[in-house]
Amino acid sequence: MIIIMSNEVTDGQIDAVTAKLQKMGLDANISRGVERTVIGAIGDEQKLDKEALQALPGVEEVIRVMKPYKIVARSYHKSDTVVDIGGVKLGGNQVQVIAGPCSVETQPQMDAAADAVAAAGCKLMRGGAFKPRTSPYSFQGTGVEGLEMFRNAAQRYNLPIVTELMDARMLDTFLEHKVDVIQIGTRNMQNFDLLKEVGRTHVPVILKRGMSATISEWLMAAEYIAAGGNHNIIFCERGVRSFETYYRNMLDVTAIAVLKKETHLPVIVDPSHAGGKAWMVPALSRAALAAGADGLLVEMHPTPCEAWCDADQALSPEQLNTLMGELRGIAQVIGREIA
Ligand SMILES: [Mn+2]
Repeated sequence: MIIIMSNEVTDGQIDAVTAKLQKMGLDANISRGVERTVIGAIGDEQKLDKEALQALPGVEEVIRVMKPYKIVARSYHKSDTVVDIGGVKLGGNQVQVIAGPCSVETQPQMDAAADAVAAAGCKLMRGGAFKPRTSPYSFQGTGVEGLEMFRNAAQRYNLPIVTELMDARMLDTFLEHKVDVIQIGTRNMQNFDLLKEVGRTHVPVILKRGMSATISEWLMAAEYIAAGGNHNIIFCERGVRSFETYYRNMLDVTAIAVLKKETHLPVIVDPSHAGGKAWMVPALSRAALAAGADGLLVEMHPTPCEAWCDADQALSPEQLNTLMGELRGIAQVIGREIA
């Protein structure tokens, strides 16, 4: 950490900063320039309290040198982490497309969805049983019964299931139903108690980006999960809120490149909630894969116009099939494997 002192700093103020650092268990390296005095804190930065230093007289600015996240950082683990989801690998060279409906509705709907997911060649299936809806009067999901319908449909093709957990009180139910991947939605990215709870399990977690979260906040949210011992984390970019109203959210393709540099963990993209319209999904999916995403989370419904939720952004089974063909072509060009 670097502490920049103001121009009129006194020796007494410099001594006070040095004493404070020593009290925190660090050494101080004082460098007096013509205009400024800068104090370098030597030692474990984790022990430092930035705000306490900032508050001292004569201190102008305190700058962290180390990243605040550790386990999720690329510096902690140089090579790409591959997350194993019931034998299905995601990350490294392996790209996965996770497809399925926004929400679990009925058993026939889930059976038809599983048929389409498997037919398109996808190895993982998504579906929401517990739905975080903007309005309390909208359909809230089929709950535990939905988990059962989902499992029944997916197991016919050995498709691991991906579903959203909104409330820590439902975690045991998720574990009993052997949910293969727990999704933490955009609205819960900074629900730290929920993150701590999933951090205590070893179930892979898809951590969606908060709709207005910075990359640093997102990495810190993942660190909450990792700090509990669960390192099976997959980042999911799903678009951020912008001034534009033409589409639902603005897909941040730049975030893919940044995350691939900052973390060893896999990064996937949800093009459905980014664009918010089915016709945008193929273009956004192709862009994401080309930009280095390790996978996609795509909404597909057997009959999109009958979907109970997010009907206008769901692909049809035929559209998913076509998209998979295009993605295989891109994967080949950039030297990646796609299921
Ligand atoms: Mn949805």
